[in-house]
Order: sequence, then structure tokens, then C-alpha cells
Amino acid sequence: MEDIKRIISPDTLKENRVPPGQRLTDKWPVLHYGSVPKIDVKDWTFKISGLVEKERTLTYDEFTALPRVEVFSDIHCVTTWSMLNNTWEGVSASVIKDLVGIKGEAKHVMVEGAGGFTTNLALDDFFQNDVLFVLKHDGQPLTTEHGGPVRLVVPQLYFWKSAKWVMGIRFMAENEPGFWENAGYHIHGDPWKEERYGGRSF
Ligand SMILES: Nc1nc2c(c(=O)[nH]1)N[C@H]1C(S)=C(S)[C@@H](COP(=O)(O)O)O[C@H]1N2
Ligand SMILES: [Mo]
Repeated sequence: MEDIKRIISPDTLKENRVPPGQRLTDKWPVLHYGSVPKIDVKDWTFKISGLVEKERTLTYDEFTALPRVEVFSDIHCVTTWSMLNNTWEGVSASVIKDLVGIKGEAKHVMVEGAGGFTTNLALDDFFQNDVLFVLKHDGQPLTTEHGGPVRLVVPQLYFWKSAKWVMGIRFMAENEPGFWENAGYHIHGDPWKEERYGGRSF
């Protein structure tokens, strides 16, 4: 077995792990807009675009050959359910820095999912140590309904930032709202500050 780096999300070390206004669940709900896309891994690609020296597109085989990490984290959905103690396996967001040259003007990233789904993140959030592109949850391959073959997980923000069926990322200079942010969700989405709706502070 290759050595896999294990990362504990800082929020799981808090004395109180449940943010204000949240309730715990043990059953993982399935939530998304629209229908579950059919993605054949033979056709799946991961495109890195926007403010980079040279755009790059990886195949599924290339993407899954990247170094893996394991992250232990909690989920907080804006609709008030939280699920603790998740173990994710996948590719650290920081690996992107080794794949392309990110231009100095880039300050944000748009994460792009199948069917036109998008969500925006500041690079400070995207490059947190525990942010990863997930291939497995609790030792099992990620199911299609939960975003397989590849989804993002951003432990420190509400779960809508954790885009399912990720197909690429686009580096941006300015902060632009994504799909749920355009529909009224908060531009940032910190569960500890209850950044749920509204606050388009940009
Ligand atoms: N592609 C895509 N990803 C998405 C969404 C979506 O509508 N489309 N919804 C988000 C929201 S609002 C939530 S709460 C989580 C739910 O993930 P789950 O179904 O695995 O619990 O996915 C997020 N990622
Ligand atoms: Mo959500």
C-alpha cells in the first residue's frame, strides 16, 4: 500500500462541532438542482482554465493517478442538517498548483460541475489543507447521486460549495457568484458565522 497522507479538518477539533442553527443526522441526504447526470469515466475530463499560464485538461486516468490524501471532516448543509465524522479520499486541491502556473491576478476560482453547475471560492478557501476532489467516502467509491465520479469537498464552508460531478475549475481575478450564490445563497458561506443567504458583499 502506498502511503496516504491523513488530514484532520480543524473544525472537527472544536469543542462544539455543531455550528449555530444546525441539527445532526446520521443519514446522508441527497440534494442538488436538476437530475443526476450520467458520466462515463471514459469521457470524463478535468479542465483547468482561466488565469493560468497554459490551460490543461486531464483524463480520468491522469486525474486518479495524482497523489491521494485522506480527510476527516464534518458536513454542514445550509438547509440545517449536519453529518459528522466523514472520511474522504481523493486529490488535494493544492495539487492543482503543481499542474498549472496560476497567474498572480487570480484570486478566486469557479468550480464547474456537469450540466452548468458552478460555485465560487476565494483561493484562500480553495487552497485550505483539507479541501479535496473526492473519489471515495468512508472507504467506498463515491456514488453517482453524491457526485461521483469526482466531487469537491470544502469542509470549512456550507456544503453547497462542495460541487458534485466536477468537470473543471476556472481561475478568476474577481469574485463572481456561482449557481446557488446567484439564487440567493451567501457569496462566502461560513457555517460558523451563519452566512446562509443574502450577503453579496462584493
Ligand atoms: N453539481 C451540483 N453540485 C452540488 C449541488 C448541485 O445542485 N449541483 N448542490 C449543492 C448542495 S446545495 C448540497 S447541500 C450538496 C449536497 O450533496 P449530497 O447530495 O452529496 O448530500 O451538494 C452541493 N453540490
Ligand atoms: Mo444545500
